[in-house]
Amino acid sequence: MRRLGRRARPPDLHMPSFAFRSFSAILIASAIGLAFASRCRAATIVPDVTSVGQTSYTVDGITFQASGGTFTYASKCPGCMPGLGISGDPVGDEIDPHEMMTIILAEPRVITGLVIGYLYPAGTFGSTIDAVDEGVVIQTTDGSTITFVATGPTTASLTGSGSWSSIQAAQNGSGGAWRITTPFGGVFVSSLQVRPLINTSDCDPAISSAKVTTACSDFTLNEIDLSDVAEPNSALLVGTGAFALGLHACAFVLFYRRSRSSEFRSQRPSVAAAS
Ligand SMILES: [Ca+2]
Ligand SMILES: [Ca+2]
Repeated sequence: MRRLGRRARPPDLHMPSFAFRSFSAILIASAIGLAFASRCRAATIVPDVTSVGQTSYTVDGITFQASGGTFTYASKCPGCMPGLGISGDPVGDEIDPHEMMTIILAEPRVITGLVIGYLYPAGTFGSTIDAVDEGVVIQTTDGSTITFVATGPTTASLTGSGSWSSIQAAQNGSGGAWRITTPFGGVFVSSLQVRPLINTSDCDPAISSAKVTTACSDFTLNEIDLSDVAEPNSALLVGTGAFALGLHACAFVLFYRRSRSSEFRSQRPSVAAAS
């Protein structure tokens, strides 16, 4: 009995379907394009003297707005880190309780750092001795809030997310500068308000603006650091791109294996088994 060998199939040279290839290509292009579009340059914004006298000031896509006065640029002691204040009394080059700064970002970004200056604990700094531990309240438009208070030359308390470090000691002749790192974690922020902590009712401008004195919190904003990612869906986009690339790679491997297998079978002589 003669058994015929399996008939070699012609090489399968069909690529994955056109629809599949088109879908995969579009997915890859879209994901990569959108992912690249979402990348921005990491930025450290340091306000400068061009802000002086203005109530709105824009640098590198970040707009600073002053309430209760116009911007001032404070450099209050030799070697002290300069910063952005607001002109109203009692401290003309710092942000007082009846003043506030609003920061608006052109694109939502993660705030990776903020530097606050001239924030001292009670009993320090020369002729205008602070009677309270000065503090700052920073609030995003979605309501996330942190409160940072200087409690000593290099000690402080932070309520809310993030961490802090001392840059310049909060003592006489030094800048009282503090860095707050990732104050809102990885949350994307489109705008935030920066205002002094109301330590006592005497410092509350809504109750007694006439009594707001240097015995209240006041400070400057020295720096703001932003992430290099502008859109909250960036991780998703990158993931989509990786998935699309993986899908395409799998399709290619399958096609390659099928083609090679077909070629091998077509080249192998038919086996005729003797009965
Ligand atoms: Ca002021
Ligand atoms: Ca101060």
